[in-house]
Amino acid sequence: MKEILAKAREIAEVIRREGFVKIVTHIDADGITSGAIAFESLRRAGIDCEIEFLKKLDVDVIGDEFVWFTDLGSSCIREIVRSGLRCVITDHHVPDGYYKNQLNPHDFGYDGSYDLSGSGATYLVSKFLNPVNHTDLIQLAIVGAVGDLQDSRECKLVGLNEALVNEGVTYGFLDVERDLRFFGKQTRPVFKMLEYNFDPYIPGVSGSERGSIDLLKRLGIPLKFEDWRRWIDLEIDERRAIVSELVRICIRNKYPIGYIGRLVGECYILKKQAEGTELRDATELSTLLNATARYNKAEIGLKVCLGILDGDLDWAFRKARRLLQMHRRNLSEGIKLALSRMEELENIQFFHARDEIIDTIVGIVAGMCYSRVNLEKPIVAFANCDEGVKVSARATQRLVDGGVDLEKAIRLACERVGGSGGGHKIAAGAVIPRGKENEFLEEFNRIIGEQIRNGAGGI
Ligand SMILES: [Mn+2]
Repeated sequence: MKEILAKAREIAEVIRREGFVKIVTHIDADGITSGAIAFESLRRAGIDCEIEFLKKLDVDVIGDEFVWFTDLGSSCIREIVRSGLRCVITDHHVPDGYYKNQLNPHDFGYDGSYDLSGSGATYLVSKFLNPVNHTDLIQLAIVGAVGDLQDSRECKLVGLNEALVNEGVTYGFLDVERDLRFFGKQTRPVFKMLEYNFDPYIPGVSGSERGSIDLLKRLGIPLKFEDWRRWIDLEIDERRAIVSELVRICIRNKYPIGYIGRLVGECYILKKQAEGTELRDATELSTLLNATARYNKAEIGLKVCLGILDGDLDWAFRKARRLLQMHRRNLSEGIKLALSRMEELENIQFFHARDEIIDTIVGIVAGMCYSRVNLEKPIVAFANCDEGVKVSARATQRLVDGGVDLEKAIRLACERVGGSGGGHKIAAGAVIPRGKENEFLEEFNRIIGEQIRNGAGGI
């Protein structure tokens, strides 16, 4: 921790010498929060700046201003050095070389997938840019980490992130609660929250409005008083009864204990933000920001982030919410289309969305299909995109526990058909050339079959 803080101080000193800084950041929740932290800390330090959001960094199109790369840059160190660009980098992706003015957890023996996000790295530098005026930025650092699913492995933030969580609690901006890890505790009626949860998949409840309502009735929990009751409106006893019932259902379905344990974990509450809104819960806020990013409206997400700090939220928040509503509509239409096209091979199932689902959401749609399709096979989704065909693969935790590793499978299949990809065991993506879909499927199907046969710990 000491060394990484020393590096953060060093980078802050480099930035402070500049009169103008161009922030270049990634277009997702972590990238937006990173950019907002950089933007606001430069403004407070009296340094002029502008910000640009990119899906993927192309060093050659960056001008000759001094640049602060946030949540990207580390995987392009060699190009950056070659280009002679003047810059600093706060990122958590695996670096492809050493660069002096880079703050990256990998350089300090930490894991950039879990220990620190782009927004966390950027926050560490912001501490030294504004030694007495940075504490509120911690809210954005936590939202970025959650947006990158850094809490997914242990159901809580760990490593340097954990230190940041403690800092947020000390500063009075954050509450940490051990609670159900379902999405929508602030904003959705409880039965909708139950219906829309698929991680873990709860038989009879996930994807079923009827089943979700029945569960609440069975436990004697009123669905509404004046309004539909949300999770935050429930009494402690009612919440406990629901969690116990979900655990019972999982046990009845012979889920492994580790899987059942994932029902509950640490939840991060932004206690200065209005209760019952997307702003209050780190997961809901990161989803709101992602919705702006997916539809190329990251600047609205940026405004929401800045509004969280100064309370001026009205316009941007309304726009972001509208994007989120549109996003939800696109998802539910996407699921209908995906289900109507789903085909099964021996070891996988797949659909091709062509141009009917945009490539930025086809992976989410694939994951949500698990409410209605075979849980024993990974899902592969195709959608056309500018660069070719976007491939998104999704599995369940049970499949991963049984040996499935989508990241490996997608990389190997890409080697065969051309294209590139990566991701995680449970979710991975790639872009392949058009017309190569069948060849990809054949190879992917074969590899998954091999992984399942070899079981956990296999290839
Ligand atoms: Mn990130």
